[in-house]
Amino acid sequence: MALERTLFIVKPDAVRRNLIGRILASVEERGFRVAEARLARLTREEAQTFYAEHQGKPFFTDLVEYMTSGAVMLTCLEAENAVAGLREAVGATDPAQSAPGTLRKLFGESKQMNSVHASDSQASAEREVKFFFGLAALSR
Ligand code: FUP
Repeated sequence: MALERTLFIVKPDAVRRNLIGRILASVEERGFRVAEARLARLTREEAQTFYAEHQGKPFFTDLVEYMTSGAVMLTCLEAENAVAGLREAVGATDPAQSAPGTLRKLFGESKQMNSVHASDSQASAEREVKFFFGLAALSR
């Protein structure tokens, strides 16, 4: 299996609760390597573009508000089968529906404040890694 890269974000609710270290330790223990990382405060435009697929949905405005409410830890993670593997580690969107041991079950507070983001497909991973870290981050 080939090495893949995917985008992983520690979201504002988790940064606010000082969980960056524990969450990154947890993904490292699960076999992911942190290839890129940057603490950032997203602009409204960045959040809207990042979540463009959800534009027009009832939760979109609140989602953008929340994602811009504080710092986020942006990372690019590398592993074999990283995209699917990280989605499995992250769990379902709603922490209440997430499997035991998943990051959202362990740390998430609600469907909106679910602590982490992971790209949902290889195409999304390419778009999202490029969006935050540039084209070169897809392969170096
Ligand atoms: P996921 O891929 O699990 O992050 O979920 P989606 O792409 O469907 O949704 C992106 C984010 O929108 C979620 F992480 C949280 C937020 N969201 C809501 O706040 N309410 C919803 O009903 C669905 C999603």
